[in-house]
Amino acid sequence: MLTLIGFAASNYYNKVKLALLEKNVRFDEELAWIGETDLTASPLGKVPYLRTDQGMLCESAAINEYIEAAYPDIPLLPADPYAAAKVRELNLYLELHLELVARNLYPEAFFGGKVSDGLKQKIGQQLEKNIPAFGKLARFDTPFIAGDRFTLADCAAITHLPLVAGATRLIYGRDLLAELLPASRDYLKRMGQRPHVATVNADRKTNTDAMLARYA
Ligand SMILES: N[C@@H](CCC(=O)N[C@@H](CS)C(=O)NCC(=O)O)C(=O)O
Repeated sequence: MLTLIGFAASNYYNKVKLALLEKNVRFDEELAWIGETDLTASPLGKVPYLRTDQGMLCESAAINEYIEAAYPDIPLLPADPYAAAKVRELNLYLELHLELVARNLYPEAFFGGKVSDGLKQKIGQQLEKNIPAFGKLARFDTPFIAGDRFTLADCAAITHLPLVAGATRLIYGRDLLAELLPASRDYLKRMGQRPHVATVNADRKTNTDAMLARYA
């Protein structure tokens, strides 16, 4: 039995949760806010992490690869090695070049903190370069972001892209994702109609309210 640990406002938590739901793998959820996590399981105190029968596992990419290998019935990676690598390439682009860059804005965009004007300018420049670059690899002419099948890259795109859009809208007054990659809007809207995505989004909203209440 698997237990996913963390909180449902987290995009990385939801990336794994969506993969579990789409693969129809049974799992429990256990709430752990930042500061309440098991540091032996996730030494940097990050969520999510996963309890398995063999032990604990952290880092969402490693977790999703584990789930994929351990529960192959509904695959979220193509069997063809090149096609699978293209899915991983999208995952890495999304996280290294979009989400982790936009994350610098979150303290002010979402948590009532302050980000310096210099940092805002630097991050804005990086995103103006990185978003179109991601757009060269992502497929918006196919039903899913890596082609004809729902994959782990969709799990990442569905959970990370709205944060890039939201943070830039709040900080710059411009949604850089919508501006530079207009097709992403239709994609996200379409994905939002998938029942498991709707579940993840509903749980995210409830948990975000709980998280903000903790800060108030
Ligand atoms: N590379 C990690 C990133 C996870 C991550 O940054 N999670 C955030 C919540 S969305 C977190 O735990 N932040 C708290 C911290 O970094 O101390 C993964 O893929 O699991």
